[in-house]
Amino acid sequence: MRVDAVTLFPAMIDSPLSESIVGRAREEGFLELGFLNPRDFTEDRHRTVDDKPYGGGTGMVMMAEPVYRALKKVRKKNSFVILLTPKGRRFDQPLALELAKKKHLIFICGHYEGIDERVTPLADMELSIGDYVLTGGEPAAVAVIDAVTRLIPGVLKKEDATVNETFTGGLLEAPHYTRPGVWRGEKVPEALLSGNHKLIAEWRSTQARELTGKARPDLPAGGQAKKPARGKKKI
Ligand code: 6GU
Repeated sequence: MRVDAVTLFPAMIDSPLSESIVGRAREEGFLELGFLNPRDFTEDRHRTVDDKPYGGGTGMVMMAEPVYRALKKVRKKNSFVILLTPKGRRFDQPLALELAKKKHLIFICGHYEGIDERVTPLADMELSIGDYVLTGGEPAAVAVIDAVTRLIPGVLKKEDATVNETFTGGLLEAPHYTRPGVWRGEKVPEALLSGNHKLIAEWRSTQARELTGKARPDLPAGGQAKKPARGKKKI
């Protein structure tokens, strides 16, 4: 997959996405990540990318023209253009699965108080990563590109690694344990030590449903958990 980011601060995206699994995916060619800085598409001596808001108010607004020119340079017929803004549709796992099928994603990262509204129609989608305000779209781009990259076939070595995971089927994942079997007095649940694959699968399924019901009743499968017996409050 090809991904381009239109950003005044490319290092905010390039650096975190150079580590770990996504870093390796880039080295191995599963992900080609490019950057366009609107500042490189200005023509004035000061390379101006922002200006005061019409109607007054605090902060600065990113100008439309440098963003438009950057976009024009990379946009192809098969490009899907995403404007990152807290006003956008909330990002989630089903959308990550949809975006992972695209050939070319372009992210436009707003900064300062926002981008000139006339840029909005250039995008195919406005996207937010949650109900809080970031200093700019870059950390959101990192989150979205990370979530999408790990879904590209071949990026994760265990092919089933994305099948049983959190949010697939609207469930949180069952808890994980590794050695030692007893850590500071706390034991690993018996079922996981049984070697009985059917029992382990059942334990994980029950845990996943109970956990989702308690922690995230808003998820699709959040209402399915069997209520724990009265008086036996679990911690
Ligand atoms: Cl995409 N941008 C900004 N600036 N803040 C956000 C966001 C995006 N998503 C959540 N908060």
